[in-house]
Amino acid sequence: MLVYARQMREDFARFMMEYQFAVDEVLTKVTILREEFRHLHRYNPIEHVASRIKTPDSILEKVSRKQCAPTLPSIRENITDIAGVRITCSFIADTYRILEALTSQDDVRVVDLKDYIAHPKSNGYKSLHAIIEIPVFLSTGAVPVTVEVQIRTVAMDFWASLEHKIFYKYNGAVPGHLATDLTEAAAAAEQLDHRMEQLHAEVHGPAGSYDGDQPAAPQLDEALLHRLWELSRRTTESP
Ligand code: 0O2
Repeated sequence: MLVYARQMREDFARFMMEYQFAVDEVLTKVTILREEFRHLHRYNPIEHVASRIKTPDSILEKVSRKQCAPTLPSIRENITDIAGVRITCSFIADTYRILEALTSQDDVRVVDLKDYIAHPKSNGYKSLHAIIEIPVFLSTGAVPVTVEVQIRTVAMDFWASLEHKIFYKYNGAVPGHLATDLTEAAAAAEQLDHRMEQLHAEVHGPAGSYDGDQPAAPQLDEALLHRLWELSRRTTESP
């Protein structure tokens, strides 16, 4: 029994290590893209990169939520976000540019793509989500490992982290007035993205790979922006 438990612990540690290696691989890819852009175009489309490996507790919670078998092969197949990398870009065009640069690499297989920028969630959440599979080269050979990559702008990221805090604070049952505030804040964040992109285009030319005309930038709604700021302040300050 003791030997069996030790074996299970070792297998799980090895399993988690593969995800850490996969994150390291993706981070290397992102660093190379970032440096290349900086060198070739004197421009850095990436503001910030973060990564995380799901905790064993969080994996188990998802196993039970998705009702999949609690075995390593089943977890590998069904839980595709054990490894996560979040890339925060300056502008919307950059998010698509980075997604394309990453997913077009030969050793990257795209398992799933969700464009929540073109099709935001009903609460206003925006981001590009890609589940990719990359090979991790171990002493025993290559193992394909999935990584969830989220790509969004600074404004989208600000909104998502605020919404995340509010969602957890109310255990998912966000009061109606806060849900409305969040929807308005999402609109403010969208305006900010377009306005910043237009300002950037005026100074440096279009960001990203636009072929056609830029969409007309909406006028910034000061009141909406103020509400976004207010909401953020209230959430951060309340105990
Ligand atoms: P964490 O702690 O960030 O990892 P899934 O639940 O992943 O099996 P789903 O819902 O189809 O299936 O996945 P989706 O839509 O691709 O969302 C996965 C992740 O995106 C979430 O992971 C969040 O990180 C983020 N996300 C999705 N929707 C929202 C949202 O409305 N608000 C915020 N703030 N983030 C969102 P986890 O596992 O929920 O959490």
